[in-house]
Amino acid sequence: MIRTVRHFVTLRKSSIHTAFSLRSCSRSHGRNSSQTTKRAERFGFSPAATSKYDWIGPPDRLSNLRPIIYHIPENESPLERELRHLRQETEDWNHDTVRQSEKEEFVKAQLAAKGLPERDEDGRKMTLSHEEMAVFYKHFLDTNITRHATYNREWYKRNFTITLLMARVTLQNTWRTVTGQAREEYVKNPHLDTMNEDILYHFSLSTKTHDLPQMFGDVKFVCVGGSANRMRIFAEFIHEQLELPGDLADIKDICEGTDRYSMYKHGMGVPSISIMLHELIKLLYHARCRDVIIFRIGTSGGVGLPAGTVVITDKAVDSFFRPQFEQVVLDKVIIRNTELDKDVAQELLQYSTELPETPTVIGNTMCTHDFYEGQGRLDGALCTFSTEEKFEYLRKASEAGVKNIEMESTVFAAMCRVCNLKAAVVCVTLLNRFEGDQISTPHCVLTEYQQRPQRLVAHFIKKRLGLLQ
Ligand code: R2B
Ligand code: URA
Repeated sequence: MIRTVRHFVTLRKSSIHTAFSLRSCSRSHGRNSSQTTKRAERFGFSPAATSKYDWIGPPDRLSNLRPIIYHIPENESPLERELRHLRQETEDWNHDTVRQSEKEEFVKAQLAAKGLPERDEDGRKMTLSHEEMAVFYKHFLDTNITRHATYNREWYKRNFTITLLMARVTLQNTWRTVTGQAREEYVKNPHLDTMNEDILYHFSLSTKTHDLPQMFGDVKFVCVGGSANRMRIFAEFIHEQLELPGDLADIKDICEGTDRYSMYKHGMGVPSISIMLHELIKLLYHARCRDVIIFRIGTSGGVGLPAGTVVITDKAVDSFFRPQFEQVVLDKVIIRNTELDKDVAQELLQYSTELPETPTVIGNTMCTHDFYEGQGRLDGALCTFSTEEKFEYLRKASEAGVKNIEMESTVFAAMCRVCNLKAAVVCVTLLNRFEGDQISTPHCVLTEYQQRPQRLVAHFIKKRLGLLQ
């Protein structure tokens, strides 16, 4: 892993960000961990989830060392993690060892003895001459000679280990790239390899009772959506579109042994889709699938767009318009990046122009944890804000590039990204939220709207399979 130091040029004087410069990192994808969060708290600075850099702070008052918040790649391997931890820990150890409080005390005492203030008229720290400081250094070295030798030994030992680890990481990454392994690991969980059987409880499938590679090994596209009925209609539609053999009646719900999910219907909201995604991603892993693209096909509320517009998500954003998803893991909050695959999104947009009655745009999708208050609706059982506040919020969302609002995109984007799955979110708007909150459009019109994302995704799949010019 080769890192280069780069300086952040757009510094804003008043902002805490001014205190930090950034280093480009050889691997992308922003993610924070509890360790990063702790450091961020300590330095009063937190890089954005999308940040792809190491962040370097100003020299510490006591140690004169610059603190670093290391970037954590989403696909960080155990070896890379070991290296990052050792570097971070070495930095903390160094900081604690070379605190210069004794030097500061000495300078203060000498200045006081001479009747001088600690700072000059311009507020700069007063210093002592080299000769005066030499007295301090001699005394310091005499009294700390053993400590110093131990520090030096430890310093060399740590740096030697870090250098070795860096070489191993580079070798490992090169090997993974050469053998193509880097792309194929959909799961990020070392515990899975130690399990005899993996029961995908909500799908009623298991690695012992089902031959997953045989059943699903050739899967290249996965489409998920919120409603069982809509997904059944989609399964029938795509069956016809791809001219698959067999009868429509033969289409089997692969989760028929459970009523939790039907064929890739994920229910409503983050918790529901996230359970489904864990098991779906493990399914792809156990089935040894390769080069899969996953689509979420859904409905949404439009932000300044007429009903019936298809929105291809660029970034999934949270209620504060941040492209990130916060997952509570044990007692920590992990922040994950929610950018989706740009190439797939652009390809979808291009294909939309070939379809009749499928007005399509690309933009940010806001994901909320509630349909009513969470989306600024005035018609829920509860409402604590005024009509003006609602419109002010929607205006802000629109200014942040939000084109539509739904309830699953952030976790969908975040999980797929961490797991190396190319993903896209394609949702139709059922109403324009600047015009109202209630979905009052006739059922048959809504049904036609809901077919629009399906048509677009089916068209994409046909193009990719070479079934269309
Ligand atoms: C869109 O529609 C559902 C709420 O009605 C929700 O699952 C979503 O994301
Ligand atoms: N789904 C949502 O989450 N919000 C809407 O306004 C419509 C569909």
